[in-house]
Amino acid sequence: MNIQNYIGGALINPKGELFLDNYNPATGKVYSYIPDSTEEDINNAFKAAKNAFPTWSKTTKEERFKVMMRIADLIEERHDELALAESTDNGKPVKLASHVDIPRAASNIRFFATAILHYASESHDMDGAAINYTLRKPIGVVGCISPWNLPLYLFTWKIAPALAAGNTVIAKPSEVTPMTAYLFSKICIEAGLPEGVLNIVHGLGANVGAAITAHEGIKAISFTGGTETGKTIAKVAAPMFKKLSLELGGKNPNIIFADCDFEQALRTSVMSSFANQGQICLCGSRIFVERPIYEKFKTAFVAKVSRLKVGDPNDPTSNLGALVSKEHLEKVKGYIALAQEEGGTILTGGNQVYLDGALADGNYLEPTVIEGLSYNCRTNQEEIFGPVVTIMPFDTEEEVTDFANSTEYGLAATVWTQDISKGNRMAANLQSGIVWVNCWLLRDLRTPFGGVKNSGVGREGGFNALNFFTEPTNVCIKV
Ligand code: TXE
Repeated sequence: MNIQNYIGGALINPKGELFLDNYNPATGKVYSYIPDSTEEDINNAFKAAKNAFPTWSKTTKEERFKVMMRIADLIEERHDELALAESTDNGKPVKLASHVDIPRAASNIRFFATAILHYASESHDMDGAAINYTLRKPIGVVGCISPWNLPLYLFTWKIAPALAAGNTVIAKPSEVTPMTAYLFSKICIEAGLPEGVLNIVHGLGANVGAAITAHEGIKAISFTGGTETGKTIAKVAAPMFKKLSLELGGKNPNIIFADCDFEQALRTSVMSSFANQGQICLCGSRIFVERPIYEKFKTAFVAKVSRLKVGDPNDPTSNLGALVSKEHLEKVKGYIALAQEEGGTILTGGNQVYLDGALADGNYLEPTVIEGLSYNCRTNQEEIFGPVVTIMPFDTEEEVTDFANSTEYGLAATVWTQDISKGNRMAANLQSGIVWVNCWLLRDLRTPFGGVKNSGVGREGGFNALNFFTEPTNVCIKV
């Protein structure tokens, strides 16, 4: 089956008629083909988006709301098909895609469809002498580039505020997981989204992503992906004065104080370590446990992790499915080897898993827990982005704050304590865009989402995203 680009309202092949292999990570086999698009395809998408902009930007908010709500309804109607497609493309358990990815994609669209109806701008009164008000205008044609770990979830998280604000969009899903974006383009056609308003161009980052970044007509880029790619995009886009929102990597601390609710911290830490095979930028990959409960927590955690089932993503009893690609599996295995070279001891896991039959070539890896490493070794500083966590003891609040803040990243942190003052102090001292106290991945879509340091620039979520996708003009009227 050939995936197609969605340009000017139609599903079309790339100009060069070239396609790339698309793998099912659970079987290791090619199961579809993805357009190997080029700059020429981006130029065509740009023309379509530019033509659509004058009408779409003047379309009433009510009309934009209606078409977006139809898209959200269709995502829900196709829930089972999309969940299966996401799992087949990404390797994640169907159960996870059913409960998290696909419902969240519909919520993203609905959230921003309704948010635009409530979006207001400021006014500044100069004691009766004049009045200023802020006009918020859509930017024009904007670019959205998304990754493979939460494919439709992150794709919709970007395009929904861009469209709601009246922009037209050129979007590029990851070449590793293109399928649900393709199914989404069919949904947009069925929902009656006017042609050219959203254009989805598939292909490699170095071709399609780079062409979006370098296109002088595309005035804003919203990107989620690796920190190195973020740097490349910033280098190209900054001299062109493009607006940039960069959501990059993380190396998140999961800090467990002795006064925590032990069972809750334990249960949630298993999830925050290994959900989606550990391939979520918010996963807690460095577990710090206060010394008085270190041995108890470690023993209970390792016992739970060793009972997790790595298996067929279609099997509802599987806790972990396949890693997204062979290359990524090798990268993660490389970090397990590095951890051992650095003096780490594997408490559980560490091995590739070989399943039977059709799944024999799939990318499976045991959930892995490593002890005995210093907080500043490479394993504890670099993003692994797989089912691998380290566990370390600490003695004081100050010490664990230093450990937690020692990386170049600052995306998310989790703190477990029943002392709410301590929770507040930690939140104030952690260098992190998001701090969860006694929970993980609890998301209110209105809140600012993003990281500090090398985890990114800017914030997504709620009105932050609508502010990003609009340009303010101050209008001053003398009274
Ligand atoms: O991401 P890339 P990759 C981290 C994780 C992972 C590493 C690399 O550590 O191991 O990044 O993953 C597009 N110009 N995260 O290589 O390449 C690309 O096609 C413009 C964390 O898969 O950053 C895809 O659509 N675009 C992350 C998107 O960028 C380019 C989730 C992300 O791919 C481009 C994924 C270029 N030059 C990986 N090169 C998170 N924060 O959630 C690539 N792309």
